[in-house]
Amino acid sequence: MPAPTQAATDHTNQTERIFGLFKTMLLIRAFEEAAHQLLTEGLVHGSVHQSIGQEAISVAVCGNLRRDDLIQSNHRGHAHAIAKGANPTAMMKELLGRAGGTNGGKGGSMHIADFSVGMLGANGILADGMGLAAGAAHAVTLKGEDKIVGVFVGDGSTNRGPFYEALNWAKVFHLPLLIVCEDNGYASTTATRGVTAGGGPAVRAASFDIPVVSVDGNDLLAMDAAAATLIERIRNGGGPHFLHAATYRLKGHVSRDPGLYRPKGELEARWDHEPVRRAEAWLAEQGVTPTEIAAARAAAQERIAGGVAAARAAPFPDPKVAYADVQDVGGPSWPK
Ligand SMILES: Cc1ncc(C[n+]2csc(CCOP(=O)(O)OP(=O)(O)O)c2C)c(N)n1
Ligand SMILES: [Mg+2]
Repeated sequence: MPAPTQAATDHTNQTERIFGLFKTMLLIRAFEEAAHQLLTEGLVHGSVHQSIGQEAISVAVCGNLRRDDLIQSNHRGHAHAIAKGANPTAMMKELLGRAGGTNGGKGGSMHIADFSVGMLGANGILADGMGLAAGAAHAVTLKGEDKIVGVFVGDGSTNRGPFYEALNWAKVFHLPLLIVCEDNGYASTTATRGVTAGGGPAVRAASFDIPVVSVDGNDLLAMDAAAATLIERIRNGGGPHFLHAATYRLKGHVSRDPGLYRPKGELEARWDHEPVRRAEAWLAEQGVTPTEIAAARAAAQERIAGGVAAARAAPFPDPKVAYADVQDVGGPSWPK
């Protein structure tokens, strides 16, 4: 029999792969639900920006990166950190301001960083992660490494200046940078299209001659395929690329926000297109059983519940470390 000209798709491996990404989505969702619960109890110091409804983007991008590749996150960063491999228990401790948190309990939700898995940090200043990511990508280039850098940016943030500075720098220096725009249609309480001139994020990136791919960010398979293609191109020296992922946040801007600014019926309609449900339907079509799905869901919830219990039980950091590990700008020393 003549050898086939093209390798047949191995559905088993593809199913395994998507099931693996799906499990990370479940972990993110369980983390976000628990974070909201802890905020409600008054245990979280700071705010909680949930990524519920946007999980496919993080897991697809980070699922195609190597552990030693780098990512730069933003204010809505829990999903990015978990997808890159940060420990959810340490993250939960960080949200509660406890010792053993990713940042020693001194950073909170919008400063979560874990260099051991290439997670350079969250950032509460919109679009400023773009400059940090371009800088990291430039450092990678100067050091002659083959790492690439991914940066997540919201649609609303593309109206800020640092977004353009970073696009320009990345293009001029041909940096190994993947810019991922999570276009959830809103910037806080404002529909982004009402405050964005022209054709939006993809058109703007394209105007810098940066190749752009637009994808349904709630479609895990499409996201995985797009991320794989762009990351391979960047790794092969293709310079910066822009992945524009259309999505929707299913919770408020911060978890306490009831989202009253949304048109009537919009939220309900969007729940039908959410990524976990869609991936689950696809997996079922491939023969993954309801029992296997339920076990995956239970495992994610158990892992997060364990993290919550550990975080609740963890002590607050010793006040003596308040000025350790922070930039020394000559602040007061702790009284002896
Ligand atoms: C420079 C700056 N301006 C304003 C804010 C307040 N702020 C926090 S999140 C946000 C909306 C961001 O929208 P988008 O970039 O679309 O991200 P999303 O929240 O939708 O993920 C705003 C205005 C901020 N954090 N930083
Ligand atoms: Mg947005």
